[in-house]
Amino acid sequence: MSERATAVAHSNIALIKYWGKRDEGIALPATSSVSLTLDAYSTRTTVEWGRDTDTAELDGAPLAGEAGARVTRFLDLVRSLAGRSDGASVISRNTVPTAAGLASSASGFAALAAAASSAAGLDLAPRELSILARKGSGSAARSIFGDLAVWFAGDDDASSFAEPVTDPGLDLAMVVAVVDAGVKTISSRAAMRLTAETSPYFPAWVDASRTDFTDMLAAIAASDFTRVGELTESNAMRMHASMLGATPPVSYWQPDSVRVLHLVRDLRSTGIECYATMDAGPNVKILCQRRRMESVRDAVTAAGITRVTTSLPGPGVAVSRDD
Ligand code: 2P0
Repeated sequence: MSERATAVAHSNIALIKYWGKRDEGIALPATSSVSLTLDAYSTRTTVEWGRDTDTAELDGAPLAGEAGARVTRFLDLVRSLAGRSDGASVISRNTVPTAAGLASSASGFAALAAAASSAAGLDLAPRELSILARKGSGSAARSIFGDLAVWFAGDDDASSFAEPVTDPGLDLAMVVAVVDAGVKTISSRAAMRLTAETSPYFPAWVDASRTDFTDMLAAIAASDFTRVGELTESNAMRMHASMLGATPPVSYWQPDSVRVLHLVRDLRSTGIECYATMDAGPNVKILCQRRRMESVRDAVTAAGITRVTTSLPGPGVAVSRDD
């Protein structure tokens, strides 16, 4: 029997952000977060055990340096769970522009967690898979699940996991204005560390985000799209405000990012209800309801943004063993 499995995971965009760790050693976040998994961006990863050493490739190119070392450290976790010592080959394909603030590490480590554990003969429950994926990249904990997911910060390894949130009728969609798909100037991992260590606004961010998180869960339960949108936009702005307070300041914004933020505000004033969020990159993601998706996309395109993607909620991770 071959020890090979393939997993497909989709990226997610946080409506309430994860920004800062409480414990870097076991990847505990400073705050809980809420996300929407998207159908537009995914990673497909095949893992095969029984090799002498680990090898990894992404989109046809070998992963070297820190990126390769990060995969090996993750495979070490799987080896210790499965009680094995062999190497694995990892072959991964991304439909997400890698490292451009479009959550490629979320779909990447969710797919790797599912494929590597399944191929190793482990049969992890979704919660265990979420805990494992978290240790590869925090946001990957949420990509184990489809649609809306909540990641509880927790206070130890076993209590920091994601789970699905029931959406009783929000009918969400997202329009992604790709302002720049290039590799980001500073990794989110380094930027969140710098923010936590040097920004006087970091404690205020943590406080505000805890309240935003509770309010977001209430707004989702009430199917109150306006409140969900308002919280999404203000939480993202608060996260970016905390980064601007770092030494040196961290800013992912580009002129076109600001242009799209203004456009979103103008669209609201004309009755097209939508809200913006931004991550560790210049791209702007616009949350709306499905019936507004085309109008929002057309408005962003008309504003001269040439790469615009629309997305509906996507599925959780799917894995198959290649026996
Ligand atoms: C999020 N981001 O909640 C936030 C908002 C970016 C901005 O999760 O260090 O790649 O691997 O745990 O998950 C990006 O950070 O960081 C992220 P690590 P990750 O989606």
